[in-house]
Amino acid sequence: MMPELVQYLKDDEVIELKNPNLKDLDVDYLYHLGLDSSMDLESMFGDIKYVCMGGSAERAEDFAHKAAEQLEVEVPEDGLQPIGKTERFSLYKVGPVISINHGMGIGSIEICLNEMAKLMAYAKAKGVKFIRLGTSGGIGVPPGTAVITNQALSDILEPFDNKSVAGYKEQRETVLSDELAQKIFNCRGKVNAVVGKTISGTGFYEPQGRLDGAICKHTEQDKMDFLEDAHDAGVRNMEMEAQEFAAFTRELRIKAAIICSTLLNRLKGDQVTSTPEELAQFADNSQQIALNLIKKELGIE
Ligand code: R2B
Ligand code: URA
Repeated sequence: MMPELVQYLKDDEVIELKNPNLKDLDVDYLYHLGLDSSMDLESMFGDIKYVCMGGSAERAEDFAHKAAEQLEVEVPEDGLQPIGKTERFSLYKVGPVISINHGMGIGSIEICLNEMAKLMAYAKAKGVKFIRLGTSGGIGVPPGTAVITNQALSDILEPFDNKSVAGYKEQRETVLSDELAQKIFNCRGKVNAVVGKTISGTGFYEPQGRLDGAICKHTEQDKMDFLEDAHDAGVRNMEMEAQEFAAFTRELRIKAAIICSTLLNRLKGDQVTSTPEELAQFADNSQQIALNLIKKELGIE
């Protein structure tokens, strides 16, 4: 079935939250961010155009520094400091860009996405795009490839998100903006990049078919069948958040993209054996493509 067309937010539109209950709250506490709606969020974040998120706090800080340098945003004398609390997530603001980490897995990114969408809505930020900059296991592509996701699949290859809602299941579409994916692909520069589907694993080991977890009841043949079926279906990488990210942003009409660097080719093994220098380069590949897009859209060259 063809996915329904989405009217993504226009450049002058604010995120429209889909929750009538919020208007009854005197103050909405964005608990995991350490921010709340009684603060002057409009003057703090009203100019944001891009919310960039990746798993690790270290990478979020690193991306914030690269953004400051390349977008020529002045950094305060005491350096870039996270805003709000850092117990769970670290949020940096660099001009029109937020860089935040979302932790690992669907449970963690669900919290980050909900609170970031509310933050942007309360701040009245217009035409905000969400970009996930992550790591992943490649399927039939060499390590260091940046995979730009056009659709997220579940780890049993379902082409939708089977969302749990208050004790029942609701199917949600996980197709991402094709236009934005192509635009990002055109910003790849010298980085080896592909557009393809992404499997969102409910874990790192057994759900991704790995043979090296503490528990493994499947065979090498089971794993290879899984990976080869996925590859035949157009999947080029596997990570742990794409389904939630794609379904969530689509529900709220936020134009969104996922750019993940591959750390290994899963058709050749399960262990991540690259050196720290190689891993830093792989992460930089996705980050640089995102910065190329942001610079292009903001007219900074
Ligand atoms: C990619 O890498 C993490 C696991 O190592 C996970 O957050 C993901 O999606
Ligand atoms: N992240 C994942 O979820 N899987 C990998 O194989 C590598 C990074």
